Amino acid sequence: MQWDNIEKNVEGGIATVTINRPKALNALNYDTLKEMLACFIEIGESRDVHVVIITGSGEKAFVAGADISFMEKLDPLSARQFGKLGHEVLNTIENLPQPVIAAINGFALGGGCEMALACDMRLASDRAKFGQPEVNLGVIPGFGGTQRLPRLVGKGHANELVFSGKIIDADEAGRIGLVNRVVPHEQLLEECLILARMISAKSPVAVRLCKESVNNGVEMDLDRACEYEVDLFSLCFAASDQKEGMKAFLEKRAPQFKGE
Ligand code: DAK
Repeated sequence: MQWDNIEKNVEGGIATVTINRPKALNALNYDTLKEMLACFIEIGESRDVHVVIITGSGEKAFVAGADISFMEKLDPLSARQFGKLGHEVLNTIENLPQPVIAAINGFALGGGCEMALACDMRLASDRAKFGQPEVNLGVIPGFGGTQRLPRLVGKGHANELVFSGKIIDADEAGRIGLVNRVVPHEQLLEECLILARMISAKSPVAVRLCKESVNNGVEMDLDRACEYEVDLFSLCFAASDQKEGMKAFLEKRAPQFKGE
């Protein structure tokens, strides 16, 4: 499908989705969110995509937030519709069956930081900058920033970012656990691809169930979460991937996973 505000490229089981509005630092307006929703639903239904990478086009930004010129004109009802669409997109990313890596190549502010938070892993360029500057605009984070951020970095760090609107650099983001690691700018996509290839060589069934177990289990109490893990563990034995993985180990050869 042809998109106006995003690009999707699938190669070797890895889908790279690029937010493509560099003149507005890839800010998210309604049309961009609509395209993203359709694109991620399509990816979620694909058996050929094993890992997803999300990044921003241009040299400066991952995503510099929700589009302020679009939001400025909203009334309460259309703001609600916009907020719901944003949540729908980020929930779709978070709940995609495939793992998602954010390749944060520059500014990740407001809705852009929130988009990175909805991904499973975050790798940042040493030029990336992070923040929730909504308080400068008289609003609060509206795409899950007050919820996903404290769950990831703890309430103290999240409160500092959300209350002050301050912008932090990539090293600071690494220190507080907002990103998995920081890499030299020129190596960002290659580092993401190395990680994506490593994951896509594994059993797709097992990787999808790992994601389900972590995402759903982390909100449960430990006893229920461990029971849930046992259920998903047993489910692996219904798939040919488990038989192939264990047989290949015993035969001292590399497994040929089919993802079924
Ligand atoms: N929206 C629209 N345009 C943006 C933009 C944004 N978020 N960020 C940058 N741009 C545009 C600039 O206006 C400029 O356009 P032209 O003037 O060239 O036409 C172009 O991108 C280049 O930006 P700058 O000239 O400003 O570039 P600099 O390098 O000087 O500065 C910057 C880069 C990232 C520091 C600066 O652009 C900046 O501060 N941008 C705004 C960052 C920001 O405040 N982001 C958070 C947005 S608030 C809700 C749901 C969600 C949200 C709200 C409500 N509901 C529930 C309804 C989410 C809110 C947000 O994300």
